Amino acid sequence: MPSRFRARLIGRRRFALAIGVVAVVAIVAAAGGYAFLQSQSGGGGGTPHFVDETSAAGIDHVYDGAATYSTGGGLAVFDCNGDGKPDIYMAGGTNPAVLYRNDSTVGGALRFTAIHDAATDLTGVTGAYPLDVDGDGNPDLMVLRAGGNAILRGLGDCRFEQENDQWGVEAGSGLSIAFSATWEGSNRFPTLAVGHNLKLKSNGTVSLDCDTSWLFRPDASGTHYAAPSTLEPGYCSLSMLFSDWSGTGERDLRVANDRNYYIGGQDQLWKIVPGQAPSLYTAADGWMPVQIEGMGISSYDLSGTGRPDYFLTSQADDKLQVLTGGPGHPTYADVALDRGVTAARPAVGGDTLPSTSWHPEFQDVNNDGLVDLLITKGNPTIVPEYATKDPSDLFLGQPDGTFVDVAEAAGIVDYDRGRGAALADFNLDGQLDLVEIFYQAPAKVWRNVGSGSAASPAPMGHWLGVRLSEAAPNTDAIGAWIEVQAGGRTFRRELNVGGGHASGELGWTHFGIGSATTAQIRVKWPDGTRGSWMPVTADSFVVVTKGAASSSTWQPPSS
Ligand SMILES: [Ca+2]
Ligand SMILES: [Ca+2]
Ligand SMILES: [Ca+2]
Ligand SMILES: [Ca+2]
Repeated sequence: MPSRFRARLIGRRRFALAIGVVAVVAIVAAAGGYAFLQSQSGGGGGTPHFVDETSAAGIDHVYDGAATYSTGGGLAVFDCNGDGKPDIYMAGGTNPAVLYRNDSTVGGALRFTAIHDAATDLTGVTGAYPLDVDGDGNPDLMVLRAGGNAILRGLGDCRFEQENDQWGVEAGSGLSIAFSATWEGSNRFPTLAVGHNLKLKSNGTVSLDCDTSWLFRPDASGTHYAAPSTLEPGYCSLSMLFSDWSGTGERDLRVANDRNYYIGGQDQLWKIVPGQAPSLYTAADGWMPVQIEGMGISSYDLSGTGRPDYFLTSQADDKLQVLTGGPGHPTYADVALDRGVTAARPAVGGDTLPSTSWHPEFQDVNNDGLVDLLITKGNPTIVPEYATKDPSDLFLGQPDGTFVDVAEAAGIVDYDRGRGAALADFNLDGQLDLVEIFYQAPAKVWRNVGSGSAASPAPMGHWLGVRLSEAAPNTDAIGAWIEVQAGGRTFRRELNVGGGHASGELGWTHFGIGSATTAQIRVKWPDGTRGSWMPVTADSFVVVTKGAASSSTWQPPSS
């Protein structure tokens, strides 16, 4: 997306987009006859209330910087000290990034403590993604920066050590915004994709030329990376996601690109086969061109088919893609209009110009068993073609498969420029709370108090928090699918590292299960093997370990 001066380029390039517009129209047309999304019965829970606890929680942080940092502004949510409470690492742009340890009282007010350390207080940070690279059980952190990335090894107790040299992760000198990771075959280290946006000039400011991106694979040692291979062509990537789009157990790399800057480009799907060079899916494979101001990707199996659907944020119309092709044929229809989630304009505030959407995230915020969708929004800088008062949306999933924005009633409307975010249960009460970063304005946290108040929270439905565990290397079972059966419905979630807008999460996977008080869980592990169905009780944190006959329940600490 353009800064003010970059916006002038749009007109010159608009003619080149005509072909792409035709393709998008074709996708919308194809969606007309497509009607199966989120066909869950029941649900229809009310609007949860979010209470702004930023100041009392001890959050005091601004993501800042000139045009180079107008993209990015991400965060990582993960447990850096093993107490089960999700902690937060926030990008700061030209300000130092900050690590906040979560000291919230279980079921009570949110509370965070800044943990300052040279390893994490880095400047130039645009975003971050947690993952356990070395399989030691401590989450590590990929820190995306302008001018050279840092990969940090978790030492426990929220301490970190930079391992670029030890692990062979070349920092580079680009503007990194996107990241995703997957474990290929029996590799000990994951394959890492790093998405570069615009090329940087030698003085650190952005050029108007798209950079190529990188794919890191481990070398023969298994615990060190070879020099990165180039993902070329590069079309100004802003989000990447390894996922099993076809339901066949093969994880390919989806890339969202920003058409403000490319000529003749499009979004991409790289076929990633162990031992082979990455290759692009083409029209001959059924891939349909998507040309949007791609900012973020979120996936969720709305259709209940065992294949993820994809939400793609953009400027003006966002996309909700469902697979209409079969395995090996990535043909998608856009059903965002049918489902009420184009999010094309601000829902409140009176600004009638098109929106700029950034971080999408599917989560069930009212625990009614119908997945909801957060879309953060905000003008890139002061671009006059797009809305200035552009608050983030919170769409509640409806029983008929549509979505309705309730951001104002939920209490999360803010007219600062939204960027990265996460919905996570910071106080472990089963209600997903919200953290959002804003460009050149203070980050905020809100506590989800359900239908109650801060003094007296009232849960709106039953829920489960699920973690998977397997032996090294892939200790968090990234690539697994968690299946939950409850109340006659089946929910499926794929565990990914990547997507969003420069923001990643690792930890409890949340399921809202409505009025059901018991459920069953089954796991399809990353190697394709399926466990058995395991009974679990609602409103609990459950750990499923590969090979174990039953799940175990984790009890939050009493204080
Ligand atoms: Ca923690
Ligand atoms: Ca680790
Ligand atoms: Ca819901
Ligand atoms: Ca909560």
